[in-house]
Amino acid sequence: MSITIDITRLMARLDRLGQIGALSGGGVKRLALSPEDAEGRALVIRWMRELGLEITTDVIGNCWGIRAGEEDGPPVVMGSHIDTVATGGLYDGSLGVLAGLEVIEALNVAGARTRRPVAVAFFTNEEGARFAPDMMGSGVAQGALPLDEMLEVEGIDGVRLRDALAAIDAAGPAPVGALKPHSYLELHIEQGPVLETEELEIGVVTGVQGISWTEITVTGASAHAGTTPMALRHDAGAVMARIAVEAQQIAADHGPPQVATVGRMRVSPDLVNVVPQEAVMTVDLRHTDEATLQKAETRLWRAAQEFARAGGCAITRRTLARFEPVEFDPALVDRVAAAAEARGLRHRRMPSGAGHDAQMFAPNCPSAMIFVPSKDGISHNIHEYTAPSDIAGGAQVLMDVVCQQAEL
Ligand code: HGY
Ligand code: MN
Ligand code: MN
Ligand code: MN
Repeated sequence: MSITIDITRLMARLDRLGQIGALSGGGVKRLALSPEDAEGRALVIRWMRELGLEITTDVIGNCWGIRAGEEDGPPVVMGSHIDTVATGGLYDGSLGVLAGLEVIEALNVAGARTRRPVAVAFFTNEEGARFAPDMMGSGVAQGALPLDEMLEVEGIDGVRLRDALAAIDAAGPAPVGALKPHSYLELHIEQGPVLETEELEIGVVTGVQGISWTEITVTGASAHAGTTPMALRHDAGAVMARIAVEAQQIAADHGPPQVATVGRMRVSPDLVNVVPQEAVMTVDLRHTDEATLQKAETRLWRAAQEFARAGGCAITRRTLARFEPVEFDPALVDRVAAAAEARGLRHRRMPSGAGHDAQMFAPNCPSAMIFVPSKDGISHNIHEYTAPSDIAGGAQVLMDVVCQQAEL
């Protein structure tokens, strides 16, 4: 028996959720645990209830709905996230959650019974844009991140995570680790150019590259921009600029898949005629190979310390996130590839450049991901787009693999 997803129903849910946190020029902003995130959570929970799911929320706000199987036991879980970055799109994260709802609705409409329970879940703060690290909720749920430490994390707006959870009443009674999947599947947009460039419809994701986020603070001395000779300055801004250039040089020297991003840079007192006394920056380094990622981190910090010394500045660093590369379960990855093949969808195996909740489940249960193409390869951008025909293909592969995993 094979069950077909209803793409019209799925697109309607994507559009409806996309109205929450909609930005006037297009795109979406639902930062983790913001009022917009709260509204999105309430909508998805309402949909879970309407589908007759048994809903649980845990102490960090992860939420899942379970559709009973003929037998009890660990569910086959379809998950992702509904929080977004500040310049987000309709699909990053939301697609995986809403496609999971669609799979469940299609099972309900067909009156289908699966031997194992099937669940759909969303996880708190996958993006890490407001509260670092990313994949925080799934990381806590799966034992990769300590709950107590995460609750104390201060966001970029100075709010502690525990207070943001309380502000939107997002936390629930279930303890850490309450969600123990039989297996975990995540449908997600690729967020890069590979599938579109190679004119493919499905990415069979083999794993997730390593991620290193560091915040660097350089402390110099403010001085008059006109009267202070260059040799006498302690210019924190100039040191930060040299570190940013070094990050680019590391990516150039290592070559792909090494990437380096300085996403946040701020100086104080941030005035046109004052030599900056403090500079704070973030550096995001990623690579599929752990040893190379460590080499990049070591080289960057050694250079940063040298630039600070030469500039007469002090320098400190704080790790915001650090995840090693992850490989998904080969047998489940094969199942995804076979399902794409069976549907006649052009596909290839590929690692994920972005972090995902799936990487937190991979050490604990068979996990895999399905990618669909991103137009122009963009994401974390208000123009993020994936064609409904590609969404339909990805959701159908999700349906087919879940039915096999849950033993329809
Ligand atoms: O940063 C990431 O890769 C993810 O979008 N949180
Ligand atoms: Mn995502
Ligand atoms: Mn994202
Ligand atoms: Mn992600």
